[in-house]
Amino acid sequence: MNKLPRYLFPEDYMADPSANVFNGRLYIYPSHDWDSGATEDDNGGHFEMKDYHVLSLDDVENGEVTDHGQILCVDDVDWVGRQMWDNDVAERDGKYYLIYSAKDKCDIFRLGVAVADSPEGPFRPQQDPIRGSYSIDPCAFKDDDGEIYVYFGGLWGGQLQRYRDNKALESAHLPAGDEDALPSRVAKMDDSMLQFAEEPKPIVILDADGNPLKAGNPHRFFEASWMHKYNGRYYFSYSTGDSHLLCYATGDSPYGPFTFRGVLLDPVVGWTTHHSIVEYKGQWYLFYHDCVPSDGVTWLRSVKVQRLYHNSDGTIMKVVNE
Ligand code: FUB
Repeated sequence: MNKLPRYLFPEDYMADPSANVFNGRLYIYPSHDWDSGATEDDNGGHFEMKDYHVLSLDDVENGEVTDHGQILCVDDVDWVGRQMWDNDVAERDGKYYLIYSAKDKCDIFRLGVAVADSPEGPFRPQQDPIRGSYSIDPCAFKDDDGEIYVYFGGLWGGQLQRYRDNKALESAHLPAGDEDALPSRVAKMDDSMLQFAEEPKPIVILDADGNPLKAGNPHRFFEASWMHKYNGRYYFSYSTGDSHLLCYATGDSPYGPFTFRGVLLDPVVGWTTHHSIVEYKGQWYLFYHDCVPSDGVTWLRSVKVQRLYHNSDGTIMKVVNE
């Protein structure tokens, strides 16, 4: 019997776990960390990941985890130059769409799509990135009506500060202090699941007074968007990056606006914190990572899971990481 939280796959370093339930089984799509020897910098130069694996299990608390092996690598995709960062998978009409962030050959982050007939792959990559895509950390959320929304964006090395109104700026602007925080983005996918159906829209997070969170607020969005739905309410959760928290905000529409509700997880060992939230066999879980097994090496992260509980007032209990 394991005690939670539990390291799910101590055999290898993996991070940014996107958990999804497909065909009654729990699948995890992580980033695949390794020691590339790259120098650590504020743009994430040390996250030089070159491929993706998929993990699965049928008992989150005690079950054995299967590594189904490599499902996509940098050399498989013509447009990708380097750094395969966070990804997620959505199912539509029996096909599985891996949506991932990677740098193109000009070192600009784009989102790509690869398609499979099974959640375990093999995934066949599209020749080009999604038109109009930029930045990192896609979360593919399927709503109850079958529509699929992709949330994305990340500051600093994630390049979100280079864009305004979906256009590249001549020079990047990172808001500070009392300026409005940079928002995550969301776009509905079209019927082909290969392109956005619309221009990405900002995900605005409001404080309790209805004002957008400011750039100097330690609870503002930084990266690692995730969406889940509970009791008909939309829960947008995210990492605050340089303040190292996982936070969440709630709203009545997949587009928001969302109202800040609290901290989900205090800082973990390692600079980054990144997660997913999913219900499996009647229990909600937080999947996340930390760097305890690598003795704090920030680019060698390990995937963990802990139970998550919603309160009757719609808030979430802070997750215990010990
Ligand atoms: O794994 C590389 C980057 O680190 C992710 O894209 C971020 O969310 C952070 O976890």
